[in-house]
This record gives sequence, structure tokens and C-alpha cells, in this order.
Amino acid sequence: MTSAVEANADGLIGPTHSYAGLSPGNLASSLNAGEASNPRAAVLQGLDKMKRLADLGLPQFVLPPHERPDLRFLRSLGFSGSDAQVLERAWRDAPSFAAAACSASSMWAANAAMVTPGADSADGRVHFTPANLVTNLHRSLEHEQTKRALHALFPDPARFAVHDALPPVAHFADEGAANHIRLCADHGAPGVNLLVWGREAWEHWDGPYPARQTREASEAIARRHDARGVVLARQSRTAIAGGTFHNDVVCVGALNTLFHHELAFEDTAGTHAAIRQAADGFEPIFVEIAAADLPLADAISSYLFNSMLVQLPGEDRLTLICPTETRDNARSHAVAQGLTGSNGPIGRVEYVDVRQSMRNGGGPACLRLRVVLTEAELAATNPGMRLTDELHGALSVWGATWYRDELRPSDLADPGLLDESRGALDELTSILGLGGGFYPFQRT
Ligand code: SUG
Repeated sequence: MTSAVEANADGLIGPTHSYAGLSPGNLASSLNAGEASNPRAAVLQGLDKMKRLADLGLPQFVLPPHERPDLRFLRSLGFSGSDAQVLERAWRDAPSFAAAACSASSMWAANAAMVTPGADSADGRVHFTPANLVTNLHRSLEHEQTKRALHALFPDPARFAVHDALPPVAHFADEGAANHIRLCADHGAPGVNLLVWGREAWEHWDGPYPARQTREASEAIARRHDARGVVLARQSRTAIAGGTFHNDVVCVGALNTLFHHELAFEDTAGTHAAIRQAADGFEPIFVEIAAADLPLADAISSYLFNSMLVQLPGEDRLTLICPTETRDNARSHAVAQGLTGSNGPIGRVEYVDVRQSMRNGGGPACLRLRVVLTEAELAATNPGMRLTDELHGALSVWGATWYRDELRPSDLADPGLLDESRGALDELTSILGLGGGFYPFQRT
């Protein structure tokens, strides 16, 4: 077995971070629709969270935000003229499409892609499939630029395979790593890849909220990555109806531990049994929280499970990195305290402030894409995108310089925001050493 580490790549929050209520079934997004956001606070919170993880000893990378407003999308709908005219016409005639074109949703990097580490892929390379995110219009605009960013971060085709997104149709609705958990004895050892899906491609779906991942999408990705140790499990309908738009809202896992809410899976006993059977060289530990101790609604509003479960260097037990909202919810806080007070696998809980993202339904786990890398693979990543103290400092100054401290959904129509965003992204490409042409506006 080769030794490996789990790195995190976080989505840097973009200058158009806003509360436009674009995601039905994501209760926080609906609840905060129309509120003013603070993009400057948001980007700084995200950067501080990244630095916290880097300081704890885990390799940390930055995925650049996407160009927004997405003028190419609006032009493809027939809006024409100068950029300012396109925006003005789109906001006048099709405000919902215009709002989708402005979303900073690429920040939630857990949805960027599904990742299979080399220890689990037949050809030994790390495989990435950018998620097509077809369930929500604003998110369906992400995968092409995500692929570009993954290529920039993982440039060596001998070690990394960056695929295209699955065909962008409802049958293959895919939300990336938010519905994937890898369990293993050690990061470098073969793992169990738990793929959680919400509906089948041909199933008539009549739930109150969309099921964003199809079984067929998960199967297709496992096939193209030639992934081993795959276990498929159905997300519970109750969880989706309660606002669990991704499995990572009620479940997280690391190494031999799966930490989840009682209502996460349609068939909990069957899911546990399948994981046990697939586990090679380790005994999985299931830490299941009963709905009687933590009602689903509290789990969703406090995001206890949308935490990062990490093994810190030199520590035996796992650390759970929760949003401060978990501490603010009496029941969730009690569960978190109970974990560390027991002899179980989770020995420590830490809290991070990502409130700006949380108001759109994105906790600490949503903001990061986990990538297991061997030492040689880590050395083959793009060093310009790795978060060092210096890069954290430079990006903090950059964000404080370019980003607004208040943005209402109505401000998204301001053509000045387009210029600011492009100015910010242009400078960002120099800071990260990405060169011209990384963004569409740099190629025209
Ligand atoms: O897809 N919110 C995102 C949150 C994604 C969270 N990711 C994970 N759980 N892994 C979503 O629902 C809201 C945008 C708005 O309403 O403006 C949004 O897209």
C-alpha cells in the first residue's frame, strides 16, 4: 500500500455571492431569498476556513470562482448587443435567467466533481468527473469551467484523468462528491466508495423537492472511472422531503467511520451490511444519530453532518469541523459534545464561521472537494493553487479590495458589477499564475 493524504480543494467565493433563492429544496436558500449578502465577508470567511485546515496540517488548494454574470449563457438565449445591453435586456425580459447567470454557486466545491483516487481505480490514476448539476439551472452552467479548473490544478495526464461531465440531461443528474463517501483503513489503501442516489432515471418522481442524483449517473461514473469497492445506496425519500438536497447534509465519513442521521438512507441496515461486505481489511464503524435525539429539521438547519471529518497528523481519533450554527443549536451541540465525550472514533469538534455560505445552504463540507493523493501525486499538483500563508494573505487583500460588502439581488443587474467581477478575476489569474485565457472574457 502506498501512503496517501486527503487534500481539500475549496471553491473561492466569487464577487457575486448573493441570496437569490435559486435552489428549491434547499431550505436555507429559500428562507434567505431576497436578503442582502456580504460578498467580502463571504470570501474572507472561506479563506480563513481554508487557512484553518492548512494550519491543521492538511494540504489545501484553491479553486477559482467562475466568471459571473455568465454573458455567454445569456447571449446563447438570444440577448444581444454590448455586454451592458445584454444584461439590461436579460434582466428586463427574463429576470430568472439573468439571476441564474449571476450565481456564485461554484463556491460549493463538493459539487464540482466526483473523485476516485488511484488506490481505487483500475489504471491507478486519480479520476475526476465534473458534475453536470442539471437539476438547477444556475448550477448547470458550472461544469465546463470546473473542468478547466481541475485541469489547471491536476495537469499531468499520466497521473490524473479529468473527464467531461455526464450528458447534461435529467436521466444523468449528478451532483458530484456531495453524494459520495469513501471509507478505508488508511487513505492509501483500497476503499469502499459509497454512492448515494435519490431517484432512478426512469422513475416518476413526485416528491415535494427534486432528487438531484440518479442511480444511473452514479453507476456511469463508477464505470468510466473503473472504480472498485462501489456500494450504491438509496437516499431516503423522507430526508429529501425534509430538505436534504444532498446526502452530505445528513452524512459524512472518513477512514473507517460513517457518521450519519437515522433518516439518511432508505434502507439503513442494508446499506451498513453492503459497506461491511465491501470493506477490505477494516471493520467499518457506524455512528448513527437517532431522530429522537436530533430531529431531521435540526440536523438540516444546524448542519451537524455537513462538517469535515478529518484525520489530523499525529492524532488517533478523528476531528469534526462544524459550522458555528451547530454550536448555536442546543440539540446538535449536545450530540457533538456527546461524540467527544464517548470513546467513539470522533475525538474532537471544532467550529468555523462560514455564515455567508450557510445562508445559501453551504456548510464547511460543501465548500471543499476532497482528493486523496499519494506523495507523488501531491507533488504533481499545480503549486500556484496551493494555499500557503502568503497566498492566503494575497487573496485576503485581493478580496477586501475588489468585493462589495453589501449586495442585494437587485444589485446583480448593475453593469458595474460585471466590470468589478472581471477586474477581480483578471487579477486573480495573475495571483494564481493561471495565465490569460482561463476565463471566457479573457479569450475574446
Ligand atoms: O446547490 N446553494 C447550493 C448549496 C450547495 C451545497 N452543497 C452541498 N451540500 N454539498 C445548492 O443548492 C443557492 C444559490 C441561491 O439561492 O442563490 C445554492 O445554489
